[in-house]
Amino acid sequence: MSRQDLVTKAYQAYFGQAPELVCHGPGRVNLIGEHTDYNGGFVFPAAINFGTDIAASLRDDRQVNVRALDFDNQLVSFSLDQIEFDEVHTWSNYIRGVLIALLQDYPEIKGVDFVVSGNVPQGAGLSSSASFEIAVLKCFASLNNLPLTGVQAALKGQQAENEFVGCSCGIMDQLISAMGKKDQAMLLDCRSLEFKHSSLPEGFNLFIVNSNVKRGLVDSEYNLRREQCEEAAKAMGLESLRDANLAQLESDKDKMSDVAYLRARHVISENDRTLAMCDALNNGETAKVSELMRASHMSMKDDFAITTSQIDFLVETIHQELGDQGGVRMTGGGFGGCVVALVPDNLVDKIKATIEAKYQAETGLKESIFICTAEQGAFA
Ligand code: GAF
Repeated sequence: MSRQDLVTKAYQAYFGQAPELVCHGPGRVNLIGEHTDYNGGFVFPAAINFGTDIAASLRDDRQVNVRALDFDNQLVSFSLDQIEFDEVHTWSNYIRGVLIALLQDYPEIKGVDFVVSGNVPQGAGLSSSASFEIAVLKCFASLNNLPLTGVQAALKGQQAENEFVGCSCGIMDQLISAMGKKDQAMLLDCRSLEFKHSSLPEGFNLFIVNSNVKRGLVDSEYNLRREQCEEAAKAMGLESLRDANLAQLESDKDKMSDVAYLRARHVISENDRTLAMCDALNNGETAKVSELMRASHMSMKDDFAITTSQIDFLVETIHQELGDQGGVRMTGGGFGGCVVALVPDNLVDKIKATIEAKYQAETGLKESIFICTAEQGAFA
């Protein structure tokens, strides 16, 4: 049964009628441009065929009732007039957070009954939370007939994370979940919020491997990276690292801590790589793509310090097999999660077999491999 059918059936069972609407927010994979978004820089993600599905109907009052199929069918109910942080059903804070943000612009909206379920692996760096936020925003906007754009929805999702959930994330995940396009990646300028889509090369696969490393301290380490980047920008007298170049960083090196210098070196060089990667993909320069993804990974490992031994092992193993016929790097916030590779058709089976033969033996963990497609965003 498709996930859309699953939520539809569950809605019927719990609320005793067919839902008015079924909607979807996709997860994402980032091809390059990591930890650049909150520095006003460039990212190059694609929305993927994993996501969150919701079946819903509008209510006549201000009540919200939601059943979470992936959390033992838990029921959470609250009024739009009194939204508080939920220490018990913590998954519901994503809903509460986006609704607080939505109510700031649309205070008169009505409540909704809904059922939700998703298949983005949680904590794997594929944006399960952004897909949830965007699906909820799409659902409330559609049922209440709100003129909410994809960019506005993304900003509300980010606001929920920053101000309610407590993660100082950037805008990438929500914006690609809202505005991704089928079979395309999206170059996004996280300062202007302008974006352009770019076809993924034919004959290549979005090959994703989940290391299944249990991530710890993710939010605190993430927030710390953000502070270190801000320290570097401030030391250079800049509003954000987007305005810096490597020559300037070298000349200002003594004005900041060694750690801030390394973090800034990653961000500044990653911005350059992201623009170059978009061009290389458009021009069919596979060897260049390979080189840029490799440099991105090494920079995340050595300068930004967000990879793990298991992730590095996966990247090395795939890199050995791929040579310059494709690219591979860690994707997402880091400290575990997934590796993304662009793999030509003729190498997919071989690389799969190699990982299956080596990863668990080396790390004691069993990987999950997904061959993904790029999909349409919820507001695109
Ligand atoms: C997480 C964040 F949510 C994004 O905003 C981004 O910073 C990413 O990590 C790293 O590139 O997914």
